[in-house]
Amino acid sequence: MPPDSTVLVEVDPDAAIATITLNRPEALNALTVPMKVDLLAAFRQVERDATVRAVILTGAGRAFCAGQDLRERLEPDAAPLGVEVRERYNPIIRAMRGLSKPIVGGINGVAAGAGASLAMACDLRIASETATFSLAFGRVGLVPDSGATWFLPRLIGQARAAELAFVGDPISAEEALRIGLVSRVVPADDLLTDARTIADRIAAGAPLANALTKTALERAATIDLETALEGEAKLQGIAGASADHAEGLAAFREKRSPRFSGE
Ligand code: T3D
Repeated sequence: MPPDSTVLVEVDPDAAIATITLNRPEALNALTVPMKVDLLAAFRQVERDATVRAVILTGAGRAFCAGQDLRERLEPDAAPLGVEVRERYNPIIRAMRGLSKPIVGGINGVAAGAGASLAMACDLRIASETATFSLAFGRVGLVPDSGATWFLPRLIGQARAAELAFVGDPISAEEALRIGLVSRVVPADDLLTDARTIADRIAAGAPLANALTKTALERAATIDLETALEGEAKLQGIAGASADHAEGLAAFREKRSPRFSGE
């Protein structure tokens, strides 16, 4: 992928980690149509790549993502908003939530509008001290989209979600940590290293178990306890029959680190 692409994908096969970087720093990584196409292609690429076991999503420059490119929206041939959301944004969010590999959001700066939604669609988020989160949709007369109305109440509760959605003031990384929107805040210079450390830990785990865990956490948001218990039993039946589980047991017995194959 050329270095001037709107989305960069770097795969480190030795570490089993792919880093996807939103790459329009001059516009704070605001999302254009070609960039959305590239981002969807990036998630499909890392899903297909069997060497990848964990993914980092971050932004180039000082921003994570300023959401929809508003200049593009002013162009006369811009697609109607409902079409744009249905055909461009929603497939990206589905690809992220359906990705069998956990995504670590490395939130390096402002995450606004659909950029905040992208952050929320990651499996976990680690933020730079300089990051801010803003549901900027309301300021341009729009409804939170790209999953924001679904993710936000689940992550931070209905009351805080409503304040963010209706009032829309940006919140700092510290506040995001306090309300549970991110799991860690680190100095800006450490962000990628720390995101990488978390991704390394995930990539060292059993890929099948990680994929099934992602499925279970995803389903848990919408089901009752009884259904969750039965669902866990089914998924555990699959994980328990895997070569990786056998390897985990052997490693325990032999007092060594497991070497998971993904089988
Ligand atoms: O298809 C659809 O439209 C439906 C989907 C909608 C989903 C959405 O995402 S709606 C929300 C869209 N996003 C926003 O409303 C955020 C707009 N940006 C801002 O409010 C501010 O830029 C920030 C708070 C994010 C950052 O402020 P600041 O002061 O740090 O930077 P800046 O000077 O405003 O921006 C730097 C450059 O990035 C500037 O370009 P210039 O003047 O130097 O050439 C600015 O225009 C550009 N930029 C920032 N955000 C966007 C953008 N360009 C296009 N679109 C943007 N969203």
